[in-house]
Amino acid sequence: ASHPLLTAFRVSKPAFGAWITLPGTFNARTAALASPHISWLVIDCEHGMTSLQPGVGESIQAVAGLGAAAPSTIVRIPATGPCADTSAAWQIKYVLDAGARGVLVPMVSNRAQTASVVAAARFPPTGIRGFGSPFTQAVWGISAKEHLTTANESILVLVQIETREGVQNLDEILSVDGLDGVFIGPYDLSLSYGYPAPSPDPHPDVEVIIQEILIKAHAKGKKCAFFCTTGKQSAKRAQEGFDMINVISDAGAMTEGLKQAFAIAAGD
Ligand code: 3PY
Repeated sequence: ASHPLLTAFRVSKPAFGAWITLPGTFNARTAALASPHISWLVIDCEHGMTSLQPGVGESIQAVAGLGAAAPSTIVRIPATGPCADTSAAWQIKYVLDAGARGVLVPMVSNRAQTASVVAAARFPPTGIRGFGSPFTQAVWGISAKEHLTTANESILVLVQIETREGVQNLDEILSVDGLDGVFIGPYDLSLSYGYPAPSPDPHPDVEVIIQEILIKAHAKGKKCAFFCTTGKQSAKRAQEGFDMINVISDAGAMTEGLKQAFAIAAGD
């Protein structure tokens, strides 16, 4: 089954994707089909409206049903870094059992949180994830045996760097084996440093921090992802060397499309 984000990571090619904030299978599938350049979707259960039970599993299956055309589905779980030992562990297990290709954990600020996130996402001996779900292999279209032998290397584990503490502890976070990469959240990062939210670009002082994170992640052999809200910003971030770039959200794209069409219709 297709996993274009993993392929892009392996060949070090920037991978563009979209944020899914609206719930429902029709929404996720519509976004997945919108462009051949969409190689992943983050189904956002932190700030987005998709629930874990039921909700995220249905959206993952709707996207996986596209077969070779399916983008990789990554789930942003609701539990944040400080809850990484407790709530995050079962949420990670749940979304991976439902067939997600990876997990994104918000607000991770230190090594211990990162290590517990990675452990929850990997089967032993690397991690502590329990095996039992018949669903992952069905969603991926492989055998249970193949699932067990390929899961640890194909599931992507990403943590968000979006707090001052996370930046301070970046070296130790990046030293965690099994972590695939860090995802910069420019909104929370700006707020954490006392700057306004990006509109659409971050404040120059925050930009300096962003570039430092990119350099450090690559120096430690980790991927670095960034959240944009426009195609233009995304093209620039790809040129800068970011590996995974959010281009726009479903709600953002819908609002833009409606606004433009209605402005033209009304002769604005
Ligand atoms: C942020 O910018 O804070 C994000 O997490 C992106 O949604």
